[in-house]
Amino acid sequence: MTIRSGYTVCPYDCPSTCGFYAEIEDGRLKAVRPDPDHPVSPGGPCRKMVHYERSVNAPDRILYPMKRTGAKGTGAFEMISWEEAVREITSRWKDIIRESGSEAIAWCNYSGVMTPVQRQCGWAFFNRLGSRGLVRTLCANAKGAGYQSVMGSIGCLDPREVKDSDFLIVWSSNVPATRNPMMRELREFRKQGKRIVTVEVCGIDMARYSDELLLVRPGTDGALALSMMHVLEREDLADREYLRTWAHGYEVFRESLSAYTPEWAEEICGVPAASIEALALEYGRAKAPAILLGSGFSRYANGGMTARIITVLSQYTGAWKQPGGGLCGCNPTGGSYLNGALTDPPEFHGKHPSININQLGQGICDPSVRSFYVYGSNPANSVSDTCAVLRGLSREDLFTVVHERVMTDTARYADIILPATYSVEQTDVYTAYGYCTLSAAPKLIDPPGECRTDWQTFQALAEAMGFEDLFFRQTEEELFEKLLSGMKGNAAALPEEARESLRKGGAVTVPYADHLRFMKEGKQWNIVNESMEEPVPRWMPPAGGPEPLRLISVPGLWSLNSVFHERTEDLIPARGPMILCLHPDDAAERGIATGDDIEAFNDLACVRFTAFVTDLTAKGAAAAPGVYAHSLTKSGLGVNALQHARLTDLAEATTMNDNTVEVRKYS
Ligand SMILES: Nc1nc2c(c(=O)[nH]1)N[C@H]1C(S)=C(S)[C@@H](COP(=O)(O)OP(=O)(O)OC[C@H]3O[C@@H](n4cnc5c(=O)[nH]c(N)nc54)[C@H](O)[C@@H]3O)O[C@H]1N2
Ligand SMILES: Nc1nc2c(c(=O)[nH]1)N[C@H]1C(S)=C(S)[C@@H](COP(=O)(O)OP(=O)(O)OC[C@H]3O[C@@H](n4cnc5c(=O)[nH]c(N)nc54)[C@H](O)[C@@H]3O)O[C@H]1N2
Ligand code: SF4
Ligand SMILES: [Mo]
Repeated sequence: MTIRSGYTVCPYDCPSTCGFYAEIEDGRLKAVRPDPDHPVSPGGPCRKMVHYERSVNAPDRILYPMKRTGAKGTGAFEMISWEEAVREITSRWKDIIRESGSEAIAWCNYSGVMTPVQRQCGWAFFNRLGSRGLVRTLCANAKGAGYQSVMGSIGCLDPREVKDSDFLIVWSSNVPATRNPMMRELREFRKQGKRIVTVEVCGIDMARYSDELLLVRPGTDGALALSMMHVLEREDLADREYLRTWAHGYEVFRESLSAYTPEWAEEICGVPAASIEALALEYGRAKAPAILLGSGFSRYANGGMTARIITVLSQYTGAWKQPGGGLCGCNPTGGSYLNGALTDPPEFHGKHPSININQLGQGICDPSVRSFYVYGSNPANSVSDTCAVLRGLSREDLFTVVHERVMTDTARYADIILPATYSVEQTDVYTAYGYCTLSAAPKLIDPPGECRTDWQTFQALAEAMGFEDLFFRQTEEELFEKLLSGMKGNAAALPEEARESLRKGGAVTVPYADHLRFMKEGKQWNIVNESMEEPVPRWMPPAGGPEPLRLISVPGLWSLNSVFHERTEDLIPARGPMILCLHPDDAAERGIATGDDIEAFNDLACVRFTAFVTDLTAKGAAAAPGVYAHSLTKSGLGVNALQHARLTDLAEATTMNDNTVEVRKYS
């Protein structure tokens, strides 16, 4: 028996990018062990990753290429060789390109794996192919665009800076689920007698870690933040000198605030005027207040505007000038550390019609799309308007290829399934989107069966398509080295010894962003931004729908989007059935109690849930935690079947929280 240990990093779409050690026994991942020196996760990975070996060694892993033998969606497949698979895929593609052009080939990739080599290789491949484009805005793009329209490329707080703050608002972030390593800081913060107020629609996880929970109606945070600034002005708590000097458009915006009284906001967001007043005063009187801004609030038709307003609020008392004060959760690094041209070469980019990932169902139902390739994404579970996605995937004439690690609701519809690797079986660099850290981890073990990395797969497809570009001839290891030796931004200044430790596998802290760089550059940031359709931030309502209850999706504690469905022995049972959280008043009106079998419906679908009645959910809201495989639901559909494919005001992003439903007992 040979036992060894190697460094590895969590590959998932999670702001923390924790690092840990992998114990390897006879070439298999045996266990994971914390890295006590890790800059973010010294306590080790979260509840989902602490038994990563159970995922990597899952008995139902896909190990060989497979070809469909039954009707689409039935999951009937037979094993084939990689040679057959690659030949079949590329000969079909060559025919399609000859008959209908390369834009008849569509693809989907999102955040199954977040690392540049394994994620962006497909972007490079499909750009080179000249396929239909993909607009990748399934997450927090409206928040990013809103923040950027105010602050440009100035970086916000790294979560480790928040300890110096004296008052924290956790705004729309389910921290125990989505920012697990930050729980340590939140506990320490309160131990020091500093208060945490959470602004949420559904506080079932966050309430116990907060001193106070304010429940808002979905999509109305902009009204709350505007009225807080109204109070700050009225009480002389705005830092007027700072705003006059550094904020473009301050006077115009200030005038507009007079209409936004707490009473006005109460009507819209359902938070009592007195509570708004108290929150504004506490925030305004703190020396270095911080806002930890999650993403849920931004997944609405008004999401970009709300992000602008909250960013302005974070500046309104001059908090950014104080250590620990300001805004956390937007863009801590102030830009990329890596040279994206190395993994997604601009010379392959062309102009092609695109599918917005949020409207994927409509995109793949279009008969002019004849083939569809999916990797690092599970759109049958994670994209809005599930029924449209399933209609597209069911098309007999859509030649579909899915590169996956386990049988998913998307893979079930493939003509060809290719077996994918787990992160310990591949080499890559890892940038965190929530921290100023950079990590790297070389491959530790050989994959089982015939699993291949995304990079190796696209290399094989590129060769069979006859691409002669040197780009596709590189190895993962060569790209890894190029990325590490060509770092940008604050990472460019990392000492050689930090690069060396990354080459071997490790994590380093990159110097934090200079939050006051605009002062050094003598440039104002923008309250008013004339380049936008709405130059002056103002209240704009969400879109919603005719039904009485506003439906939101909450990231679950026991899963990460649709990842971890393979964990049938621990995470899946711990999570339990698919629940819908309802306020006691809304439940009573409908004769519903906790545990009842209920159905939520609108013009798109009817989905069954188990009721969970709780006053930790805002009145008028219905909140669905987690993403469920269809086989784990009572009606064969998850919450995304109830979501329209509308886009946000900025960045064409998801509005998955901006929908309405009616709910009744199932009979
Ligand atoms: N365990 C776990 N971890 C995850 C994920 C997961 O699914 N599970 N997802 C990963 C991904 S892809 C991402 S993008 C990050 C996201 O992590 P963060 O950026 O921190 O944001 P979320 O926790 O997704 O924010 C969602 C919260 O917003 C709340 N919310 C919804 N609508 C509103 C609203 O109108 N107003 C307010 N105030 N609150 C609202 C929801 O109730 C929910 O608690 O987390 C990642 N980490
Ligand atoms: N109801 C609801 N819907 C949501 C969310 C929610 O919280 N609730 N969250 C939304 C958000 S914020 C996001 S970012 C999206 C995410 O949406 P997606 O990007 O579709 O993410 P997942 O659903 O997790 O599917 C990722 C898939 O990638 C596979 N995978 C992982 N690593 C690799 C790899 O190295 N190679 C290959 N080929 N495959 C790999 C996994 O096995 C998994 O099946 O979902 C969105 N949809
Ligand atoms: S908290 Fe996020 S980054 Fe850390 S181990 Fe868990 S899923 Fe991975
Ligand atoms: Mo996300």
